[in-house]
Amino acid sequence: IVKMLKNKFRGCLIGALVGDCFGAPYEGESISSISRIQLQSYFDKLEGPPFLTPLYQYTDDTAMTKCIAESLIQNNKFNARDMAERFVKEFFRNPNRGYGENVCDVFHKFNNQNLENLWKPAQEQFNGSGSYGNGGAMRIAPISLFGFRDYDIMLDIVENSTKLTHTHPLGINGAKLQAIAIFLAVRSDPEKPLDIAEYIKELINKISIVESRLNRVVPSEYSYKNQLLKIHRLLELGDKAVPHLVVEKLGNSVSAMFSVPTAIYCFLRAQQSIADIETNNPFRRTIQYAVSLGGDTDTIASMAGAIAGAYYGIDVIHKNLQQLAEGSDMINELAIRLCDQVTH
Ligand code: R7I
Ligand code: MG
Ligand code: MG
Ligand code: MG
Repeated sequence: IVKMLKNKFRGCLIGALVGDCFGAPYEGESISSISRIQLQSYFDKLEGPPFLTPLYQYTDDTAMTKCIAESLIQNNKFNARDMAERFVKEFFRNPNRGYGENVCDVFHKFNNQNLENLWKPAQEQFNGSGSYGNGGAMRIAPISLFGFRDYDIMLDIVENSTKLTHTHPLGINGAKLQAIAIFLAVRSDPEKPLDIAEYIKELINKISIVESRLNRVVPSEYSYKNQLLKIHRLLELGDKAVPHLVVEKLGNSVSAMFSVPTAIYCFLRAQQSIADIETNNPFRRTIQYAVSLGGDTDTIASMAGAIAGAYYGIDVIHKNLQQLAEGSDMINELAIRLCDQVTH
C-alpha cells in the first residue's frame, strides 16, 4: 500500500511538472491556431527514439509548486511566512518563468516590506478585490498530498497558502476544487475503471459545501458547481463535444473559474479514447488533449497531469517525458519525501 501511495505521489507531482513543461510552448495560442496533427507528432516525437534537444523548461507553475512542497517538508505544517519567503526568493532567483502579470506586484511588495504584513499585498491586488487567476490552483498539488490523511486540514492549508497571493473567492475556491480533485484521485484505485459519475458527484458535494460558505457575493454564473454539471453533460456527448465547444463551455483562460474545471474535464475525458489523439496511454492522452484546447496550456495540462498522475501513478508517465522535463529528479525527490512524511 505504501508503495502504491509513493507511486501516486510521484505520479502527481511529476504529472504536474510534465504537463507544465510540455504545455508551456503552446501557452497563449488560440484553440484555432493549434494543429491537432502537429500536436500528435510533437508527442510522438517526444516518446520516440532519443533525439538531441535541450530540456523542456518548467514555468512559474512548477517553480511555485516546488516552494510549497519544500515548505511543507521543512516545517511539517503550513508556515505562512516560510512559504511566502520561498515564493519571493524563487521569484527573484528567476523572474522569467512566465509568472502572471499581476502576481509579480505581490512579490515586490513582500520584498520591499520585508514580509511585514503577510496577507496585505495579496488583498491589495486588483483594487482590493484580489486576484481570481489560477495561480493558487496551479501550485496546489503538494498540499493535497501532504493533507491526504485529513481533508479539513488539507482544505485549510489550501485556503491560507492561496491567500498569500490570491484572495478573490473564485481564486481560492478554484484552488480548493483542484486540491479536492487530486485528493479524490489519490484515493481511487487505478486497477478499477474510474467511476466517473461517482467522482463528479463527490466533487459536486464537496465544492457545494465550500461554495455555501462564500463570505462574499459573486455572480451566480460563477459557480464551480455549475461548471462541474457542465462537465458531466459534455462527457455524455463523447467526441461530439468538439474542442471548440469544450472551450466555449468551460474556458481555457488564466482565471481559475475557466481553467480548473477544464483540467478536471481533460482528466475525465481521457479515460476513453479521443478523436485525433492516437495513444494507448491515458496520461499522455490527458495532457495532449489539454494542450489541444489552447489558451493557458501549461497550467491546464499541469493541473490535469497532476490529477491523472495521482490516479494512475508514476509508471503511466512515459520515461522520455520524465527525462526531458527540467527538474524531474528534484520533483521526484520532493514527492518521495512528502510520502515518507505522511506515512511515518
Ligand atoms: O494567477 P496568477 O499567478 O497567474 C497564473 C498564470 C498561469 O497561466 C501561469 O502559467 C502564468 O502564465 O500565469 O497571476 P495573476 O497575475 O494574479 O493573475 C493572472 C491574470 O488573471 C491577471 O494578469 C489578469 O489578467 C487576470 N485576473 C484578473 N483580471 C481582472 N480582475 C486575475 N484576477 C483578476 C481580477 O480581479
Ligand atoms: Mg506557467
Ligand atoms: Mg504566462
Ligand atoms: Mg499558464
